Amino acid sequence: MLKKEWPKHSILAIAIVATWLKTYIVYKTSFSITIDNVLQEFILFINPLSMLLFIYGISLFFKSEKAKNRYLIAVAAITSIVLYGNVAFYRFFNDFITLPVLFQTENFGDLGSSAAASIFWTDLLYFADLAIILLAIKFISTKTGIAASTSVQRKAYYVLALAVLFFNLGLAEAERPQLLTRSFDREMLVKNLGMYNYHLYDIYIQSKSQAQRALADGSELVEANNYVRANQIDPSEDMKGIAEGRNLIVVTLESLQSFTINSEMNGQTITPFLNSLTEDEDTIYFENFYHQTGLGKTSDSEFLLENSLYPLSGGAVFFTHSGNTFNSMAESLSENGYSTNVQHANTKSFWNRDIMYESMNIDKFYDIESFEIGEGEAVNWGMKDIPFHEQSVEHMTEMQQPFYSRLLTLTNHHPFTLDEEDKLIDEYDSNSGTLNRYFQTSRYLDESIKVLFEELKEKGLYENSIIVMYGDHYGISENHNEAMTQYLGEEVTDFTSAELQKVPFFVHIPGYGEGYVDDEVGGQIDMRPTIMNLMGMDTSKDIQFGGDLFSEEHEEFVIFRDGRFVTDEVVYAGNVCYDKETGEPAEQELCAPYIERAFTELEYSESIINGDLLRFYDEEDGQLTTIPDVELEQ
Ligand code: GP9
Ligand code: MN
Repeated sequence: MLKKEWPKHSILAIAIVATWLKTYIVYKTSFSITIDNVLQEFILFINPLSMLLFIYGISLFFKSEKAKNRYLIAVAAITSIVLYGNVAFYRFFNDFITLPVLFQTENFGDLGSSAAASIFWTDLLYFADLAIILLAIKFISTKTGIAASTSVQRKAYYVLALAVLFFNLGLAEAERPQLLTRSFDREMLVKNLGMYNYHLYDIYIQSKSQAQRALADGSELVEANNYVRANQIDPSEDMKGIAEGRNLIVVTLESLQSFTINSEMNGQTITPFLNSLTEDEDTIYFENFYHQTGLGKTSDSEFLLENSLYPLSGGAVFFTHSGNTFNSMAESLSENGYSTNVQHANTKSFWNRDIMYESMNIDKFYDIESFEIGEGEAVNWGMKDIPFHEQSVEHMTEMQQPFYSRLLTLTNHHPFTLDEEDKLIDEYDSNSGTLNRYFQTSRYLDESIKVLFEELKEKGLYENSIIVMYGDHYGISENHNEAMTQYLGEEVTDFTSAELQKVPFFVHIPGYGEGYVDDEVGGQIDMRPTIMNLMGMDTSKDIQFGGDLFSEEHEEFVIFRDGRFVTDEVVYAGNVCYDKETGEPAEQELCAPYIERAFTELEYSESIINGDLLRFYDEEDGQLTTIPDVELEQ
């Protein structure tokens, strides 16, 4: 049989086209990238090309055919791994990988059950271009002759590659002005620059932030401090010190969203105990309270709680900046005679907690080693919440009082699995197993809180404590919108998605007697100032971005970590301003004043973390420590 001879660079061309098309298909099938118009679709389509031309093109410099082919295979393998890594990550975090999370290797082992539930044999298709290139090398014979290209050809090739890159960047700039300067939305970057260019850009950004710390000298704090002082409010006089001297127990309600509270699923109550608290005379329940976490999930919520600073736009601050100086709530309580600890039945290195807790001056960490997990007492990620609460209260009986003890629950975590005997309600019946199971694990979490209250009463710790509880972040990502639409009975729009970021916030003060449901719009950034005022502690010299939720002056303006925001009148999401009441698009002008401010506030918080600026601040007298000439505004 006569073999057809293909043009000299056929295999290179096949490699580029195969990886390009595969990448586009993966964009469309494995990520939910919002496309609003034809231009955006076109940018998405061409965006893998420039980088692929650049890296595959290096093969033109190889002299031997063999080396050239090996190189093409290596590039296909590496780009496939990068792409597939993002797919696997996205299934779990609903986000693209950013460099700092790659250093969180200790976490990947623990992600076990979630990762296993997210990997399928069909995933081999993500390596299809590699197979095509291997087949092409095997079966295609190209014209022999001089294998290497001439320098003119290579120049022409790279001019073309550059042209494609600039064409792409030009379109991106037209579509998203300031994309590269305001890069806090990774989806936007991937959508406009492409997955491969995005990763290069990410490397650049991360190296820059490392350099920022080295270069910071404290003068940057002046502006951030001025902003904080300008927006500072006086905490509520009525609530000040209402829990002074009591033990403070803060419970993190894993993945619990507010839509579960006071609602039913197929006629079954999801959170009966928490529902009863919303009507309890000793409880204030905040029904318009939002999480503000980013990639750091639970750890970001802890960061917000302790510091009233925003978590980072990329990576988990628990990992990237665990060496920073912080002025945590734990540290302040400790200075007021409290013993402080966190209880969480997981390995201590998860989210780098052991290191970060030291930085935040938390005295003790009751990690997995401090718990006895008996037969049948573990499920999903580890110890079940009911035995966890029982043993946590046992630990409390031995703590020096007054104490500040934080409890991190775990059972209501993706993939939301439970043992049969713990299923107190039926599964839901949507096309999302995740959502179906979520109701059952939420129900179990609720039951565990009831047990916690009972245990505290039994051990005589209840009366002299204040119990604060908050949902850390969403449990149901936008990947389950279809199922959520079925449950809610209304389509999940960008507006609905933003509203679904509400998480419960409970302040339970035994003996208070004036409990009510509070509709103040607030967020996790407000927890520190709110709690500290209840504990009778002054935060007026602290650098914090939140305010006391009980204060009349509290501003109803919650900024999400991704730049969306909510006020008492509007919800800003997907670049659209919605009327908070109706969910209908409203006049853009209603949102306009807040857009810049949201950006500025996130930037100031980020600059404090990146520059490790609190190392230059003395919260005792509210002054910069290194630049004596600068007087800070009080
Ligand atoms: C892990 C637990 C869950 O220790 O806090 O973390 P998450 O995945 O929700 O951030
Ligand atoms: Mn969590």
